[in-house]
Amino acid sequence: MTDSNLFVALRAAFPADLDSLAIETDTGLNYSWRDLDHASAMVANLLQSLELPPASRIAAQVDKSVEALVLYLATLRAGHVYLPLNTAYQSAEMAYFVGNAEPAVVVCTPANFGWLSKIAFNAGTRNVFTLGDDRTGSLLERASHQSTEHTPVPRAADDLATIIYTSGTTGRSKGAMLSHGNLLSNALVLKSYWGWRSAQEGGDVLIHALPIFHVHGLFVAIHGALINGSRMVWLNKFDPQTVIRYLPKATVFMGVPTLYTRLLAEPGLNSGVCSHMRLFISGSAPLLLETFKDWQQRTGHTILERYGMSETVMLTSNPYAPDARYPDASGQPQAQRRGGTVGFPLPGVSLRVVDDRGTPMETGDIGGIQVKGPNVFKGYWHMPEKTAEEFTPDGWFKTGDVGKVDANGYVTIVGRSKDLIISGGYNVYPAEVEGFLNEMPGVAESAVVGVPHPDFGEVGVAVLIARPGSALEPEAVLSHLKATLANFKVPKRCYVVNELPRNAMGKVQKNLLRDQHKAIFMA
Ligand code: MCA
Ligand code: AMP
Repeated sequence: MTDSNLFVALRAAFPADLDSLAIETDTGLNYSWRDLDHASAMVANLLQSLELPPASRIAAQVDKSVEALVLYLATLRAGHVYLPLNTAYQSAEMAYFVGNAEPAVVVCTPANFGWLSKIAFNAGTRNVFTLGDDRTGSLLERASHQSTEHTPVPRAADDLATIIYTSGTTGRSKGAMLSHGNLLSNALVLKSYWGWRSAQEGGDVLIHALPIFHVHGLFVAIHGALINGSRMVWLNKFDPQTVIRYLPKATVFMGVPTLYTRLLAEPGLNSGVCSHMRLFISGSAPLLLETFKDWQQRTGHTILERYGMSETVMLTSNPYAPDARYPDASGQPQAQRRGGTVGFPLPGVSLRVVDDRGTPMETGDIGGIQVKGPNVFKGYWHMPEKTAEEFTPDGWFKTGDVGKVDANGYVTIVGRSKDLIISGGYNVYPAEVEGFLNEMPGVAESAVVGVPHPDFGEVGVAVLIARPGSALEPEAVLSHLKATLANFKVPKRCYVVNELPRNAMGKVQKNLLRDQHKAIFMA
């Protein structure tokens, strides 16, 4: 078997000079490539010393740090499956993930050890370690006794590398299973499509300002830098002024649209600080045309927007360089980054737009987006029925996004068939929030809809009907939710009404609710 372990490919791209700088943090820490190699070997050796079955799940709910990245690399290296979890998740959410994924190891912050270790031990997890964002905790303490030498465990391309939980329109979150082959193929395609520069070509420097428990920060950004042997400026938390301070030293930046609007709000953002930059990339949520244009005007750079999903990693991208696959009317390869579009399907990705019956549509027609490619996931963890529902019999994955492809090949996302709110780049499924609301005393019924928001792009608003005789206080409802649910899922506003608008079938007409509330944050 050829070894398709993703770590092996990433490690092979480390520069020859292992003592050169790989990562610098805004807190003054420097990590060489050798540091990454040795630290990931030590943690991999620790994982192997636990004698876990192959492909055990290693769950991590930890604050962003370089050591958290090391844990990810070590998990790949040891042939296990990484399960990153948003630090905003609270106990009910964590109990579900741990119960569903049955991890052999849970790594949590020292502050959360009390409650999370109980959840983990109850679910049968034997090993719970802690990891702080200041290099504290039992994981590093135990790993410090291990060797800095480690031979990566061979993996086949179809072997699982990671499980990413993504919420569902109905029921609970589903664990999207991504293989070593899924991640490596996407990393290699992006390396060439985005023109990453090798060290000999001057090298790239990525400002890494995104969380590392989702696809954007963990895979698109980290794999992009590592598979190219490129340096990272590592910020544990996004702060626009810190990013601006580092722009003159960097060449690549990746962000969700909220990061771009927050940067635009800084007077210090101008073409001068961006003159060393090669590429600004946006994704995870729609980038407003206004942001695209403002950015061009202020910095002289054209943001490259791309589109992806947890289940598929990256699917489409605006071109970085002329793309010979998509010539214009005069036969010239197109190179324009068009605002409001997500560009072309990436090399190796097939994308089609279908009608309600699944029949492919004409160019320019709006319908459901379906995709195929080596990047498309292996299915949902322990949910074969859900997996089957999301694929057509001939193997196309139904994205749940609605869009069109124009005559030049550019893909535009015009909406979603899935009931999903994307808030500051995080996904919020109304059905999940409604489930929690409906369980609250005094709530007879609830509807959660997404409305435009100047900072987060979109946020949730809850509309409730009270049970007869109950007086519901909107603020109390929201505080109650905050104690139970990840903060970003909590609606930013709550209204108590006498009735919800319904169609003839009795179904709540969410489009009417959205219309009714669409201006509340945009005054
Ligand atoms: C924080 N809050 C939010 C969000 N973030 N509410 C809604 N949506 C959010 N995204 C809450 C906070 O808990 C707080 O609540 C209040 O809003 C204000 O928080 P603030 O201090 O402004 O937040 P922040 O800590 O500065 O975070 C904002 C952020 C962050 C930097 C934009 O949300 C972020 O890093 N987003 C990136 C998400 C991401 O990486 N997505 C990629 C997913 P309170 O006042 O009650 O305490 S991967 C993906 O989608 C695919 C595959 C792809 O294509 O990439
Ligand atoms: P996730 O479940 O976190 O993987 O989010 C995937 C979803 O994010 C996609 O199905 C899209 O709805 C959305 N998305 C990602 N990138 C973009 C983009 N550039 N424009 C519009 N929507 C996007």
